[in-house]
Amino acid sequence: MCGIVGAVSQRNIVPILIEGLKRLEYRGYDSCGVAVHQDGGLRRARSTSRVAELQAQAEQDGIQAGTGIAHTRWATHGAPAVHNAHPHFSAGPGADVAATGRIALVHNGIIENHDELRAELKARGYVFVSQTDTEVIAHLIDQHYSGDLLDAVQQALPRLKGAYAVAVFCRDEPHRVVAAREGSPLVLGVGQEENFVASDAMALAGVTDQIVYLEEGDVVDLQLGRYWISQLDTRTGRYGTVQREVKTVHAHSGAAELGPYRHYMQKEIFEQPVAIANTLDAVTGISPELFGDGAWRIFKEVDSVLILACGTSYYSGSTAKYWLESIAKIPTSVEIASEYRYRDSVPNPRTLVVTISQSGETADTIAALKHARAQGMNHTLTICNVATSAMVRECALAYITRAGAEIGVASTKAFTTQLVGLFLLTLALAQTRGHLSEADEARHLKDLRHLPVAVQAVLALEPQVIAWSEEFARKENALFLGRGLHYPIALEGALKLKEISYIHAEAYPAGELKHGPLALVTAEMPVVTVAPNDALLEKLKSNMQEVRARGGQLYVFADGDTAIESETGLHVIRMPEHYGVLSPILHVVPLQLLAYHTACARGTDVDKPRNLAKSVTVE
Ligand code: HGA
Repeated sequence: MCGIVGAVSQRNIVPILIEGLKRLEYRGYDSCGVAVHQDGGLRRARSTSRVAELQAQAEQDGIQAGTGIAHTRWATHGAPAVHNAHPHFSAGPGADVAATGRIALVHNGIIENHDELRAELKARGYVFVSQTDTEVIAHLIDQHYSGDLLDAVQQALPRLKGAYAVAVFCRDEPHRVVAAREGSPLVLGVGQEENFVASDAMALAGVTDQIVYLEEGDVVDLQLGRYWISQLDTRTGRYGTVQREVKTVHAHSGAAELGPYRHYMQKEIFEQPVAIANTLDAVTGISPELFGDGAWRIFKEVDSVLILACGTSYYSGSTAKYWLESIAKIPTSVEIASEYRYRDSVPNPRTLVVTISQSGETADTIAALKHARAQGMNHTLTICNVATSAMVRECALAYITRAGAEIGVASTKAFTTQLVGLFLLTLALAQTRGHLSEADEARHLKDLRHLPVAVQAVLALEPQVIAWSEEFARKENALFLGRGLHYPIALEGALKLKEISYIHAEAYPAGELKHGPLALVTAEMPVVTVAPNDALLEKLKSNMQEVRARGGQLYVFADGDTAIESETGLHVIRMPEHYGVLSPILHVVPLQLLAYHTACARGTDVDKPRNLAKSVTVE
């Protein structure tokens, strides 16, 4: 989603700003822009094309300076158009923004009271040229400006309701950028006689490794050889200095090589054996300490688990519920973060709150975590792919999956490695609760270690999946069926198909078919069935008969040891032998491949599907 990069330096920082945007580019955006302090005024370039085009435009216009801010936008308020792209300028009441801009600002997040503020600012004579919520912040800061940018920002911020990370500079103070965060991530990068700000340390890789993770409510004043962080003291209503630790962070570049693959999604699907092996690398045995110091004490204390997540992570959590209840015998509920945070629930301080997020910056999940904590639930754990993320910093315990950078918007290797982390959590809780014998532990560990090889064998099914995808590409609807542990896998398969091929897909627990969705089944409706050789297989076969009897076309991923054979109306791809409780990690792989190849056959933008973004940092 949106990215921010800003800098104050003696050298030309435009290449750093552009490179920073490129590092954040994979997260998805619909427009981008850069503004600098040049020749005593504000200069900017904006584009609804790629960052490379913005770069060419900036070069052509001779944009270069030591102070500037840049942004990739994923529109929430106002269409993805140049006039809505950030940076936004304010030039004071009644002034022509383009000619005389005084304040330049970029923003990630959503300002909820933008209508009210816009009306107020319009009444003061401010002219609005965009439909964004962001523009009100620029004008609000301008309204409070009387020679000190920090002071103006500090006065404006308490008026904002919602979530934001902002970076702003002023025509009248050439070597200064002020930035602030509330609900959206922001880091400060400390350099030699120069300072930087960015929405992710990754944007500053190669520029500085000295990073301050700004906390909620922090306002940072960046100048050439100094920076100053302040926080509002709500009792006195004044801002006071706060000290934050400077960490040495070796952030990786987001831009991984594509290698022989056509898309990052395909590459990431094929990286799953390595990603799983890496995620298991440090695991020599099961123990609560895999999740951090003090985990044993917390695991001993908890009597239930509450999983909070969104999208694909919600489905990994839904799969884990089956494991946690059947293996660790611990009552588990799974909630969509954006729902949980706003509903009245009954808090239980002895619950282990588990958040799941690839990026660790998912706004809804972070807010849900804070909501849980505000209700007295302080036993928190996250399964996350980014060790330096807000989620890891916010939670008492963590398991860092080692999927590596995931570029494709549709999550694949992050999902399967989350499942690995959640299975380890299940075993650690089972052990603490006396439900894991040494023999069980050894058996599960052996199966986990064999997973990379087992996933590799499933990947070899790609040619058969490609053959199916050509038929799917001609459809507009699809149903996915699964039962038990594999119902969340059917949900994930349907989500993948929707996200990247734009085919309408729904998933049902197969037993639900006759309670409604069977009405949709015709020869035009492919019905994808996840058919592991587990205790529910015979039930599932009956559900499949219900589809066939109505002329439906079944596409079945059946374990090698089931006796399901291809025949008219029944297409079968044979998976390896049944993989027990870890079977969901294998069964999701052909569903990823099916979505991927169907999307390729339909010619969609697989890695950047329309309207979607990676790392969903707005509510
Ligand atoms: N609300 C602002 C910024 C959106 C954002 O943070 N997207 O990730 C806008 O619509 O421009």
